[in-house]
Amino acid sequence: MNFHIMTLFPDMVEQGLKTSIIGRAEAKGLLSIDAVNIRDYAFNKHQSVDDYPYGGGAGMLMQAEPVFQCYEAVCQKTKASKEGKRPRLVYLSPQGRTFNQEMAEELAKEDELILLCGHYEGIDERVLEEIVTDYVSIGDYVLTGGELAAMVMIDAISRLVPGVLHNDVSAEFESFQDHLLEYPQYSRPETWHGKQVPPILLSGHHANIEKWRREQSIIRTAENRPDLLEKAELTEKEQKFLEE
Ligand code: 6GU
Repeated sequence: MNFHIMTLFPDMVEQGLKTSIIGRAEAKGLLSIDAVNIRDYAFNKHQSVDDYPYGGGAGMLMQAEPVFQCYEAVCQKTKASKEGKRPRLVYLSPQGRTFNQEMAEELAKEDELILLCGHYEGIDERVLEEIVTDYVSIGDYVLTGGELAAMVMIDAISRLVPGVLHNDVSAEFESFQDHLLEYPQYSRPETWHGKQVPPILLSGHHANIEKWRREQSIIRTAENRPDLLEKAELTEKEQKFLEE
């Protein structure tokens, strides 16, 4: 999977992603992360990429032309462009659809993805109309720019790419797979700060352990994310258990 990030802060994205699991996956050749500086496509001698908004208002806008030229250059590098196709382009903005696991799974099927990070008060609408295929936000709060949001998306998508995680099963068995949060987990020692590991986990009785874990997942979801429970498929018994 090849990620191309169009940004005014390429170092931020590259530095942020080159460590840990994503960095290792890149070193193994499972994915590539290519951060491109939009400023390199500025067309005036001051290399400025922003200007005042027509109609007035606070702040500056990113101009259409540098963003467009940057996009054209990025497209040239992609496999898709050699076949006359254009890769999907995600614009990171609080106005987009809220990112979730389902979107991560869908985007993980692409082999090329362009992410456009906005700054200032946004980007001239006309270039967005021409190049953006997906508008994505990562949640209901405002960031200073799209870079952290792009990094969040790249992390969530990359871990679904086969071979990126140590064991491919771990990507499946986690939170959100069945619309439930994960159960609590414990490792050695058996007692820590006077707290005991739940005895059932030491029992060796796998069926009971599975049952306990599922109950814990349901309790956590009910407490922290009741909105998810509507989609979770609970048995009648589990429904009753929740009502108790
Ligand atoms: Cl994608 N960008 C910015 N600037 N702020 C955000 C966001 C994106 N998602 C949530 N807040």
